[in-house]
Amino acid sequence: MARLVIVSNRVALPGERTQRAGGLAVALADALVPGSLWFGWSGQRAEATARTANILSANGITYATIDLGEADYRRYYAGFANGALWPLLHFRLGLMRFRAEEYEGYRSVNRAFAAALAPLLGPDDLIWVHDYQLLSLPAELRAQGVNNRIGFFLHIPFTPPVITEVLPRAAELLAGLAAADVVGFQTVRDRDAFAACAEALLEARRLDTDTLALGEHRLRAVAVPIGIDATGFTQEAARAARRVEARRLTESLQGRALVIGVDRLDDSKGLPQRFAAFARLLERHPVHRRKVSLLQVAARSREDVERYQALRRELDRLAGDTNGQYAEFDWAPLRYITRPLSRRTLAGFFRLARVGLVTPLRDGMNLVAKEYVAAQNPADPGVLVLSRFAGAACELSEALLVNPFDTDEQTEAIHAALEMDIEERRARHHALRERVFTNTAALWCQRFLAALAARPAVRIECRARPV
Ligand code: GDG
Repeated sequence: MARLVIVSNRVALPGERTQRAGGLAVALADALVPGSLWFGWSGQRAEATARTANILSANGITYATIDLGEADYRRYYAGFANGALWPLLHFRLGLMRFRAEEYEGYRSVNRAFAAALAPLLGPDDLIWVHDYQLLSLPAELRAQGVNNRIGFFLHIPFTPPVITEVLPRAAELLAGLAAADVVGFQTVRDRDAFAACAEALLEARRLDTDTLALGEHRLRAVAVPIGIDATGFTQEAARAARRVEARRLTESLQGRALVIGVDRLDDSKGLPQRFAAFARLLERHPVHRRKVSLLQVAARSREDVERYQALRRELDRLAGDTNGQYAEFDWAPLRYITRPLSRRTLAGFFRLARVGLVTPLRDGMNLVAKEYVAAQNPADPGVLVLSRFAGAACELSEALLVNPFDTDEQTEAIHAALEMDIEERRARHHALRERVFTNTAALWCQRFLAALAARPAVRIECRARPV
């Protein structure tokens, strides 16, 4: 069997599993079998970007990492990846900041990844590259003479041509990605947006739903939604609901309903809009005053990107305003935590929450939506309020779907969720649960790897296209 080589910006090293560890490592658990290699940045910044990888083995898995030079890191990560690509691909043109030197830094880190990875590859390895930090990597690997099958999965949304073309050098960037054999997206909408961009910017021809022709090269573009380990998370939640943290939370609520939000502190997650909708709930529906508490866990992320610091200040202010206006000496409507909690603790809190708020302005998928569903007690489940603009909405249509930009709609959905009777809660949850237990992380891996392993009838070697 071919060896799987995973490439991502960060590698979750075995000894280094922090509170936040999980994410990709959890999603890839089924793919990372003994014998696999995981390559990426070590998380360490050095004077200069390393040319060769440090190798570590644990449980049969090889971890190969490189340190990044400080200047490269800033231009690549805080610069182009999170200053330009992240806002662009989340449809936030007003937040996008393009700087040519940051783009060059991004390209050079992608080149450094390719140069350090190429010598570690065997001829039959299947390479699976992850996410927006590494869009140029397929072409950079081809430029190193790598002819292996290369798959790429984009965890975040993709934009249609009218938005994508605003990014200077968009065509060059897309050509770099198109050097892969398979590109995967969270939803059909993202896959189709990519295909439209390939047609508009690269003169690709769409041969069928998921095949693009770029000259002689055939590129498969597939929609494969990511999922969670639903069984594992359900069990974790049931156990955690009996632990001390969940008991302390229950006691502190004194019979009040819990509404929960758990997000990275990020401008795609719709947090200011969520706080505004909750404040309006208390204003419009005084019946909920003293009866409901919103617990928002928003672990700080990407703190060296300026936008994130401004968002944090804005949320501090909004949380203070709401509590200042509505709190009483024995009740605070909004509990707001910017430190991460352990995954286990979160699972237990999800189970206790009558309402789960997942209201991003735009999101590739959003795993919190699926975790909230999996954590519920089927006999007395809570209600998911979900943004239409999360990829998860394509699968989880029995949630209360909202436009997060519409404060009134969001407010009324929270109200409806709090008032919903047990029959409707059970019926909606039953349908949602089925979806979450079907489209799991394991199925996501299997489906992507099946597409990656399936060679076209005639294998067309794709050598480097200069980008
Ligand atoms: C990207 C895409 C796509 C959150 N706070 C804490 C914590 N979390 C965990 C959640 C969940 C994960 O982090 C977040 O996943 P999301 O999917 O919600 O969002 P992104 O981080 O933006 O991920 C997204 C995803 O990739 C996968 O493809 O769904 O659309 O943007 O698992 O539970 N975990 C812990 N403490 C926290 O405070 N332990």
